[in-house]
Amino acid sequence: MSKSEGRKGFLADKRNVVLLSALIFMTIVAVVLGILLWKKSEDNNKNSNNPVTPQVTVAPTDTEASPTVSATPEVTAPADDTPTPVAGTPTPEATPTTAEISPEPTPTYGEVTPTPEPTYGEVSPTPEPTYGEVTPTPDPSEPTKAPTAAPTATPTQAAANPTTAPTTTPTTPATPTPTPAKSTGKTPAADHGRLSVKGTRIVDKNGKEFQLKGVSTHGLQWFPQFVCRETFKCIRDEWGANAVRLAMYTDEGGYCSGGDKAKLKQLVKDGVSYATELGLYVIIDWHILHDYDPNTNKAEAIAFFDEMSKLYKDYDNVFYEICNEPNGGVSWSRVKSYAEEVIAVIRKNDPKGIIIIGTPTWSQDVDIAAKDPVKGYDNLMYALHFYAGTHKDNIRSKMKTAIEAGLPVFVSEYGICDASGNGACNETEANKWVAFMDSYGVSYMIWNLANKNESSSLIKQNCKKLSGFTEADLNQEGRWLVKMLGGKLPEMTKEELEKLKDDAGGSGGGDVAVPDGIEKTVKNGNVTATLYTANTWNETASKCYQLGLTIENAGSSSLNGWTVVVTFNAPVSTDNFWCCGVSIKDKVMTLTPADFNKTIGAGSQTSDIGLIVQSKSLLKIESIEVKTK
Ligand code: IDC
Repeated sequence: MSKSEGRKGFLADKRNVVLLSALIFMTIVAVVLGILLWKKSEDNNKNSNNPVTPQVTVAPTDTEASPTVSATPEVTAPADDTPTPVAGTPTPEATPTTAEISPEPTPTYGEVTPTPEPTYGEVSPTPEPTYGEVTPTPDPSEPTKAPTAAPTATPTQAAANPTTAPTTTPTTPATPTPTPAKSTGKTPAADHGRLSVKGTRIVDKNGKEFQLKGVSTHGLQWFPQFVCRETFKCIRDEWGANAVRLAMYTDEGGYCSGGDKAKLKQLVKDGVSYATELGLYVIIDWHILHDYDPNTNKAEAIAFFDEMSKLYKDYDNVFYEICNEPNGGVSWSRVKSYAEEVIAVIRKNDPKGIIIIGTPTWSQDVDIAAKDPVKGYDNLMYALHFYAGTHKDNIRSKMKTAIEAGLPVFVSEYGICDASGNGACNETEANKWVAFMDSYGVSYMIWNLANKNESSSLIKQNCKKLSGFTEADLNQEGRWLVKMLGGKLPEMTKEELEKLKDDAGGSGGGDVAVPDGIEKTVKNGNVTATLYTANTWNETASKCYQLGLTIENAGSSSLNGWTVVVTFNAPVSTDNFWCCGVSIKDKVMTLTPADFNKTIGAGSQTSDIGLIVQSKSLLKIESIEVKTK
């Protein structure tokens, strides 16, 4: 039998054909299965090298992204209300990774937070909203502008030295300063970016008009504890502010008068750092006051702003305010020449940051500055300050004149009480001011973020919190501010509500009748001194008297030096005085001149001298004497 016959013979048998077909089919099936299994095992191998698998949702956290801030749980922790699935926990449905959705692996808090996005100024009743302020990647819209000079991670002065606070012990230690990251998400600075001055107004990165509405600290040497991330977050989220001003006093134990320079500078840096993280605008304020003429400490100012502008040249949110309130009769031309020198130094380092220039008479004379503004630079603004209890149409008309002459005005400080920072609040005038400023698009920063026993302190003296202030924790000015800014405070407890009813006016709220005997005039030859009462009010444990002093020289030659000695019926104290020096021993108070009012010309007088004295008793003046030396 031939081979082919044999094959034919084999195939002729039907059973053999069936068997062969089955064999061929099974072989094909086996081969296909083999290939599939091999492919699957290859895929698995690949995925096991990838931390983000299609079956696992990974929410990138700041901790992973930014190990430098991991020591600060507040900064690094994702918001409590953000359910962050743990890597490796499978979800019922495969969730695509961020990398798969977007070519740019930049998670925004909107993507990882299933709850609706809060906007700043809104307060969520439940856990705190996160704004994604510390992000692992730079803002994609401005990739090259990440701050270059990072303030170092140093604890704030409050944490390091809580005893420097005269009245308050911080309840929570201040957080160390993390390396500032660019803000993303819905924060004021993320929304509006770099601001600039156009005409008389501030415009944002899109050229839209923008107003800063914020809060000034008190003197950093006295209330360092409020330079605090937690407090700044609270004023942004609960009060509705978009900016903070760091008032670094130069006098009164401040930067140029025995204050700890390194600590004060660090507080400024911490403040800028917190504000930057939180997407707040921030003003670095060289707070001259009892040093009257900014030229007094010009060299220090130049060195300070040289350093600050080198540090913050790339920050979109930093403003430089170069002299809070020139006063004591200093002229605009002297202020202007100071400003030109300081601005030249800032502009060498920072070509764009907005600079605010103080004006004479406690930053009221914007109308005078408008006639002769600083030339040759962009982004300059001029300060106007008011206290609604004292300054009304007279100062509003100065502002109107200045703006209509083309001067960009910035209200970098205001209060709703009187100019001493105390006394009764005048909400009617304050509301007039707000409407007026809004009509001109003017920005405004309220005085002051502290719990001092005075009406202009937003926080009550007995409140030791650093955030979460309820109505019961705020003075009248604070409550007015939050309402005006459209903020929302946390609910009060029942006890707080009761207490608030008992304490309607807050600090400085209740006026008392001016007692007899507090006004007195005394003569010494041709010189007449009058001590009078401008205002009085009750504090919890003391009576407060705002006193004014005028000295008149009716003689034909000038008076060179004077001293007024007042003896009261009871011990007094003061921590607020202007245009004079004060020393007190028990019941005896000695007032001496400031440099500029030491000499009183023939036939002229000096006023503007004032102070607030406190006493446990109703005061009377037992005696008053004026010495002409
Ligand atoms: C006041 C403070 C007060 C302090 C006094 C002197 O409220 O606690 O004792 O300064 O340092 C300003 C100043 C601002 C004043 C404020 C109220 O810029 O420093 O603060 N004021 O007097 N200009 C007008 C009013």
